[in-house]
Amino acid sequence: MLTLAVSKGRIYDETVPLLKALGLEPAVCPDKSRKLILPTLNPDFQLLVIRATDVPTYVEYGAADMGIAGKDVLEEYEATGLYEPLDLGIACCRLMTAARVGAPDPLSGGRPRVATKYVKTAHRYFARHGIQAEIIKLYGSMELAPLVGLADCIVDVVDTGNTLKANGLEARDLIMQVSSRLVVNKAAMKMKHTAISRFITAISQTVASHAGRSIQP
Ligand code: PRT
Ligand code: MG
Repeated sequence: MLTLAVSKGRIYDETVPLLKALGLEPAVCPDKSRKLILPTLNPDFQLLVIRATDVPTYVEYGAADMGIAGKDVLEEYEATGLYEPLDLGIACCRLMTAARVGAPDPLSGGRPRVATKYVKTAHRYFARHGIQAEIIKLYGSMELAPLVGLADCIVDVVDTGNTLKANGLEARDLIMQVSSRLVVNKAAMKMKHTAISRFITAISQTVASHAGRSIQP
């Protein structure tokens, strides 16, 4: 049995077409079921549906053999017990600083207060630019913080930028490009080597053909 941990929402939605191409599509839809362990059309392959930020934990401890997680989540988790063999090119976005329209740039000096759920990543980013930021940990709705004086800026992932715009904020500096990665537990990679390498080869071919398809006119 191989177990793959994924999060509900955009990662699940973009992963299912890849799994379908391999005959591994879920037998039930997580939105219609309360099950957290989803069987697939292959009896030897199951999915765990968990929070995005929990995926590296399940995989590092071997509760899942493999997982799919955003690079933003992996950077923040600082996993050492994981292999990251493949960029799936899904759920793409950018990790950025953002501030109120017209406010000073977060990198312009001083000691900015930064609201984010990416505490370690933000700390590293500002330190690299010689700025000693005060990082305030939030769990969601980061966009609110600069509007009510909780923070000077935020660090968050941006896709279309519509959420920032709707709240009078603008993206400033790019911290990193983000896409979702396949991660693999190190012990599972040894113990289940044949099955896992077969899965990696198959899914990387699917990723390559999906990428090829999207650039066709
Ligand atoms: O939502 P929940 O609290 O349950 O967990 P989560 O936010 O960790 O999970 P989820 O499913 O929202 O995101 C999972 C992964 O998707 C992230 O770790 C990223 O790698 C990736 N991803 C890609 C995104 C986005 N695009 C994205 N746009 N994650 C979040 N967003 C947010 C963004 O922060 C903004 O608030 O979606 C909102 C809309 O974005 P705009 O710029 O299109 O308006
Ligand atoms: Mg979210």
